[in-house]
Amino acid sequence: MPENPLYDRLFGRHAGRQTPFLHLPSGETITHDAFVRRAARYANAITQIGLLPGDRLAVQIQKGPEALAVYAACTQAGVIFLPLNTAYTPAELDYFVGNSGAKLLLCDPASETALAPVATAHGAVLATLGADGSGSFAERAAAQSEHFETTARSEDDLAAFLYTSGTTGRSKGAMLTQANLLSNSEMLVDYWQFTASDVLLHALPIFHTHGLFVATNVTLLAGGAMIFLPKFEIDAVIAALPKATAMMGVPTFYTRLLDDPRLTRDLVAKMRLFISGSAPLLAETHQLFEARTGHRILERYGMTETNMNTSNPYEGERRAGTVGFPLPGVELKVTDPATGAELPQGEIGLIEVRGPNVFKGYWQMPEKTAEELRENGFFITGDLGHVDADGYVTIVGRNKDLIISGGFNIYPKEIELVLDEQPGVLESAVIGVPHADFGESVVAILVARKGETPEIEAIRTRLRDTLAGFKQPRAYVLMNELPRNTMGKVQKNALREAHARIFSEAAEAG
Ligand code: MLC
Ligand code: AMP
Repeated sequence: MPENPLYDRLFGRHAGRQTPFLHLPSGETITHDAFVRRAARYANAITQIGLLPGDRLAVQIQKGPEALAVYAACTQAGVIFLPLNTAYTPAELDYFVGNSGAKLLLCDPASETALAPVATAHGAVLATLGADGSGSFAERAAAQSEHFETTARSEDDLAAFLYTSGTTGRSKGAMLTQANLLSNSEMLVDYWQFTASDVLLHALPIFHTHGLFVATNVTLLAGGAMIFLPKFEIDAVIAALPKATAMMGVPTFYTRLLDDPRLTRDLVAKMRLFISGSAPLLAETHQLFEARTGHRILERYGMTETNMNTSNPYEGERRAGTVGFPLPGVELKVTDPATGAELPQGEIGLIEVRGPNVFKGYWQMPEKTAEELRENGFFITGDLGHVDADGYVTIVGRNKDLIISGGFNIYPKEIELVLDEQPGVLESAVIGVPHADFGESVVAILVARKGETPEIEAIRTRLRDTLAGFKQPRAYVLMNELPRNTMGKVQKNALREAHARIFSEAAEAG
């Protein structure tokens, strides 16, 4: 049998297991064995289309067993999996397909017409797969064998590209190997004590690290099941909680649950673990959640390029406002942003991490890779933090111009580039300010060209065609000029302070 560690350990070893893997909203349950057989049919279809090991498969489809089976099939066929946010517009997809050189673009049947020009422009095959099992890829897969001869791969081979936006406004494809993914999720199974008895409430998207490589890989390695919801929808989550043993979520999940009177101790009596990550969890949310449910949320910290870096302990004190300890095998240091020198314990600086979890670099961007990944293996996260005397890491801010809204990363530069092109706009600055639901949300500051007045409504409409919904500014402000320091750099801190209450004031005003 050829070896393929990622496939073998996540999927292959479940062949023949008639245990539940996915509980779906329809009431249907897919067993581990049925899932492995479906993945093999998909792997045959992918190979028949002509993809070879190392080729990229870009996929933008609704969350469901189909999307997950594409991931498994890529793993089995040695194809690099490139999942894309379902909110991305065709203009955004054009970049990812072009940059990655994807050979196959799988999309929802509803997007076929809009994405056909993208596939044609980049010489990719376009096939469709709907969450209801419809589409040209689904038809092709239905005719395939349930057996696929697993492609041999080693742990150093690339398993996935996840695109992460950049400060320049150009997204970078983070190259993740089998070893990056396996080492991290194997360790997390142990650290968070996942077993085959676990039922994970899965309401996250599966095109990002959190929902895919943390939630799904951990469950697969443990051999457990998932209640697989298409998205976080409060009624469905409340209904599922009594049947689950664990949940992973972004802080918005927890604030939305706290806003619902149905969240009680009784509702979550069967749960053993609530985990939060992808964005800062307010200490207040942690405390309110404990008071209401008796559960101390376990907060951890990670990123696309590194998977998970730190975690509060499973047993032992889960300290609110901290992200816990560096995980086993992960080295973490805090450095001076100016010199790169390691700082003494307790001082605030840039967080750098090294370990088997750290990615291999950005696809075809050696300069970008060299800027963030040191030759000695340490990755400069761009997050600012410190380590306390007990070893707990606290993240205090970011050295990168990044907004995290409801767990989605938004790079201001990408939006500013579009705003600067709008009629009547001389220049712009995009900032993130506190937002009760999303943690942070996007504000666009515009400076008008002399004698002109930008039409905000028209700009709003045009941005909708270009940028995904979650990136849209939720407030626009016109200013005479942008505050700048002596170097001419826009002072975003001053802007953030000046507009810090824009959403809370709007909420108070109704
Ligand atoms: C949706 N919308 C958002 C948004 N999500 N706006 C800002 N920020 C967000 N996060 C917008 C849509 O464009 C739409 O706008 C409107 O809100 C309703 O869409 P929806 O799909 O119904 O939204 P909702 O259910 O409210 O989604 C919110 C959410 C979701 C928080 C449940 O965004 C989510 O699941 N976030 C998780 C993100 C995640 O998994 N991050 C992990 C990254 S990995 P309109 O105007 O069209 O109505 C990572 C590493 C690590 O960071 O450490 O884990
Ligand atoms: P991404 O690039 O989407 O993977 O997002 C990674 C970023 O999310 C990190 O660099 C952090 O800024 C942020 N992040 C992830 N987890 C946490 C956390 N628990 N607390 C604060 N920030 C977090």
